[in-house]
Amino acid sequence: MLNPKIEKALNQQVILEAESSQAYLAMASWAEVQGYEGIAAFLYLHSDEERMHMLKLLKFINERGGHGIVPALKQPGSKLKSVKELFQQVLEHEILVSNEINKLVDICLKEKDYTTHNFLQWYVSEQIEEEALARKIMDKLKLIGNDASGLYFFDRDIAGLSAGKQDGTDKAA
Ligand code: OFO
Repeated sequence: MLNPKIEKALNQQVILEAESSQAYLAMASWAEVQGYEGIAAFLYLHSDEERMHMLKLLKFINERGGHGIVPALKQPGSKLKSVKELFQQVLEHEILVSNEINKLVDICLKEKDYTTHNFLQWYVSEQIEEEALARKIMDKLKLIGNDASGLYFFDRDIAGLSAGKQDGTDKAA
């Protein structure tokens, strides 16, 4: 049985994962409108993954005798200046999510809830991968700078950048 403090904290994380999904969906739509098909496909997929993260939490809360709450969502921003700005926001968002997951892990240890602590380890590993991928993308974008042909190839090749990740932990979702 979940203790109410943990249930509340997990439901907060449900909100954050759902908002992540919405934010990446808005970014995908922006990229699609700008003609970046590869980036759009990458972000649509990322949005779906975040929804899976949300669902996985929701189901865990319910399985443990709590009540997973489906939240109302804020409208995400839909205006971006550049691909670089977009991925900078992705990186910052993933760092924020990692910090929140770490706080959750900390609450579990304080409350001696080792079952939830164990469940959260999947999220800890996932965040390591997502942050690493976002950093790799930002490094590439810094190299490309304002070079239009570089951006063209980046858009074409971005699916390959996430290939390792998709073969890995996401299957566990
Ligand atoms: Fe990338 O945020 Fe989910 O866990």
